[in-house]
Amino acid sequence: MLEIAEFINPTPSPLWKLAKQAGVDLAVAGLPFDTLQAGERVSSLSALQRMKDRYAEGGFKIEVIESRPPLNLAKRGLEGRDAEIDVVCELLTNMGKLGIPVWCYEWMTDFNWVRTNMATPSRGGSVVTSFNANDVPDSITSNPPISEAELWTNLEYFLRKVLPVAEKANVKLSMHPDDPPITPIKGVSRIMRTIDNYHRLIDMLPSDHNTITMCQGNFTLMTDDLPREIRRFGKKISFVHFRDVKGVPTAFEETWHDAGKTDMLACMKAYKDIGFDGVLRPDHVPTVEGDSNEHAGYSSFGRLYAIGYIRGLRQAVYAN
Ligand SMILES: [Mn+2]
Repeated sequence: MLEIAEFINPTPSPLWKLAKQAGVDLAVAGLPFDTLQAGERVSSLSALQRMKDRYAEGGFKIEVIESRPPLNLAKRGLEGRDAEIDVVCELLTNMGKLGIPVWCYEWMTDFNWVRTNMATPSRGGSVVTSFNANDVPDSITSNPPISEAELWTNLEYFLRKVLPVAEKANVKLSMHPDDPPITPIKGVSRIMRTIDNYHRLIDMLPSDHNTITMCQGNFTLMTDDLPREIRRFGKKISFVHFRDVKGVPTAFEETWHDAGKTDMLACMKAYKDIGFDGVLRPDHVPTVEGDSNEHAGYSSFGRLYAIGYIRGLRQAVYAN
C-alpha cells in the first residue's frame, strides 16, 4: 500500500522530531557524506550501515535513497565515467544488503533543478519558487553544449552497466524527471522531460528494476491528464513526489498542495488503482510566516501542512 515518507537529511535536526510528530516513520534518505571516515566512500557498506543505524535511532526506516554520488562524467560521456559508475554499482549492491529498495537518480547534466525566483509571493504572503525561461543566467554553466542524442547514448551506456547490478541487488532504479522539463537550457540538452521520452527509457531496457519517480510537479507540466498517465505507467512507478504547480514548462510557479493545476484526489485514486505499494513524499512546499526560506521548497512548517493534506487524501481514498 502507498505510504507517506519525508526527505530527511542524514544529519539529525529538529525536522526529525517534527516528522515523527506528524506520524512519518519512513525516510527518504541522502547519502552519508557527513560522517565519512578517512578513505571511506559514500557507497561503502560501513558508511551506509552507520547512516541506516542513525536513522533507526531517530525512529525512521529508509525506503529510498535520493542522493547521487558525482555522475557528470557519466552523463557527458567523458573519461572517468567508469569510475563514477563503479561507485554507483557499489552503492546499489550495498543498498541491497541493507534492504533499501529504491534509488532515485536523474539525468540532468551540469546543474540540477533550476528556479529563477526563490521567493515568489503566494497565498497570504507565503513564498514559493518559480521559473521563467527568459531569466536563466548565462552563468548557469561554463561547459560546452551537449545534444539530446549524446545524453541518450550516455544513459544507455550507464544503464547497461548498472541495471544488472540493480537487479541482482533487488534495488529499483527510479528516474526523476528534468526540472523544469524543457530543453535545452543554455545549450545543455535535457531528455527526461516528456511522457514519450519516459516510455523510451522504460522500453530501452525492459526490467522490473528500470522504473520511474513520478514527480508530479514536473509530469503535470507534460500532460493535461496526470491521473491517466499514472495509470499508463502503472507498475513502472516506484516512488512519488506529490506536489503541484501552475503555469507552463517555460513559465510556472509552485503552489500549495491544494491550489495547483492538478486534481490531486484523482492522482491519489490512480495510485490506488495501479496497486502502487511504494512511498510518496510531499517534495517542495511553500515557506510560511515565521519559517526560514534558507532552503526554499524544504521549509519545515510547510511540510507539516503538506503531510496533513496528503494524509487526508490518502485516508479518503483508501478507506473505500
Ligand atoms: Mn521532485
